[in-house]
Amino acid sequence: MNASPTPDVCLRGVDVYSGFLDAPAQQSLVDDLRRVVAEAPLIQPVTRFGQPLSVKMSAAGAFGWISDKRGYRYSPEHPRGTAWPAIPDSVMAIWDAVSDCARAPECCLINHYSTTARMGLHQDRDEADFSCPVVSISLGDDALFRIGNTTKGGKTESIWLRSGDVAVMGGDARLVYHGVDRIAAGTSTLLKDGGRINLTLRVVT
Ligand SMILES: O=C(O)CCC(=O)C(=O)O
Ligand SMILES: [Mn+2]
Repeated sequence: MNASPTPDVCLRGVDVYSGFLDAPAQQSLVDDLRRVVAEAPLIQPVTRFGQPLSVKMSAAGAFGWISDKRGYRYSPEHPRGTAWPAIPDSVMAIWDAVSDCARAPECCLINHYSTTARMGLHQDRDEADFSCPVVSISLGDDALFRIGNTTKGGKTESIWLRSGDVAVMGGDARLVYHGVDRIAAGTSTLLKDGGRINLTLRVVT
């Protein structure tokens, strides 16, 4: 792990640590995540209108973020009624290295993207304390990550997030609109079936 506190790129206030995790660290993170999803299986959430999201999700920590016909919210339980597994120490260590935040993350959202999945522009604003950053970890195929503004609309810029990259949305960039336009299939061999995993760490309360 490259524990340098200096980001390699800062795009619109979003700090990106390129290649923060080397190949063995990425592999052991994937192994840790397999244990998490064995306990808390990935599910395909739907919007309150019943539209499936293209990303499959699970979580670790005190809260997971879920979406179903009742709408979206943080929940202390997986939809099947069990507490979420603990956030792996390997993931906590990444938060400690880059977050510059005294509080610990309460949610590690696990987003699984097939090569055709995407995520529309949105803000992360369901949390109570915006002084804590959002830390995002990329594993697997490259993702074209779009960053806009703290208000809706206006110009945007994009950056490819690669396996092992860590991005931090904090400070003035805590509430920037962001999304994933596409996944570049076959750019990583980390996940045996391809695609991408994103871990999004947040303090919720
Ligand atoms: O997959 C990503 O890089 C972003 C995920 C995200 O924005 C979210 O889960 O809120
Ligand atoms: Mn987000």
